[in-house]
Amino acid sequence: MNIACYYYNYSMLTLVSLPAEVRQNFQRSGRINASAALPCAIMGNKLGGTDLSGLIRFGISMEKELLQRLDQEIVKRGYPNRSEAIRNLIRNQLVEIDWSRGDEEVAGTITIIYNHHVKGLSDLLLELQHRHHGMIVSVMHVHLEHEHCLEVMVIKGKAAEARDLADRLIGVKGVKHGKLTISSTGAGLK
Ligand code: NI
Repeated sequence: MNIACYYYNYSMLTLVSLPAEVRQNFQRSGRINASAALPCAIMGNKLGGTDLSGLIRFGISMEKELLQRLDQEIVKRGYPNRSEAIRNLIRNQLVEIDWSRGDEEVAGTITIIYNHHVKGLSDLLLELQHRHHGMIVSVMHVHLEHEHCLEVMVIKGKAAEARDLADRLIGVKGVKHGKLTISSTGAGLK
């Protein structure tokens, strides 16, 4: 059975859910109050079923205006708290860094839109995909309407080769729009 402890993190109220054994420890020590909840996150307990062992709490100093902008985004995007928002910002930056290093193993998607009535275009795109079959994990083809097709390719491989493949596909004459979405294999991201 869990109980909830509250503590203030600067101006933000954060809710931490504690497992029974942690609660009992706090009760035994007579510290079952707001300030006692502060070390919860670094004691290796459970929060919403997620193992929090290894979490480290630290303070960040930033300009008031910057923090206000962050808080506006947190509300707009529905983040549960500042920590989750900042963790996501860091993960996004790490994905960018991985993609900037050519030999990192990455994942992502390439989306292209083209007119399949253009002579030879479908064959050329298919040929390019077959040439890189080792990198293309999956392809979804959607017949958007009479003329236009949309293809989404899930890719996985070395960053430089993945970007090169995206450039080649998007750069094919007749491809009306193309977009590379960079993501991660998940390894290295907590
Ligand atoms: Ni089609």
